[in-house]
Amino acid sequence: MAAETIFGKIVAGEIPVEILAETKRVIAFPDISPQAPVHILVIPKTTEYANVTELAEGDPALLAEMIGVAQQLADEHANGDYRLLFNTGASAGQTVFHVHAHVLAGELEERSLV
Ligand code: DGP
Repeated sequence: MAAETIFGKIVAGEIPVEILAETKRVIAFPDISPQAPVHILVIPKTTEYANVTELAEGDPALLAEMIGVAQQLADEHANGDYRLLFNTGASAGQTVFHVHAHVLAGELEERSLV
């Protein structure tokens, strides 16, 4: 179970973001600190899952839905190719404990891994 995070506030509409894609269970919005020409976060609306491992175990269809949204965004904002990154755990760079996919596309800095 994820604790309340800033992404929970975004889902609740308490912090405004530019919604780039939305389904019944997923939203996507630009990362506040982009590391690539296209850097979009895809998150489930539920606050239930802190990381991708929990999500994959608890609701694999929701994970698949997030990946479908990532592809749609890459088609719309790049040439359809993209990197999908899930930082999992604080020592791996995760700072927000509400599962989120980084969708990265375009010319990336050689050493940037978000
Ligand atoms: P991670 O390090 O994988 O937990 O990524 C968290 C990302 O969330 C980080 O790249 C910055 C982004 N972020 C944090 N707070 C906000 C916010 O309030 N708005 C937006 N758009 N992005 C945020």
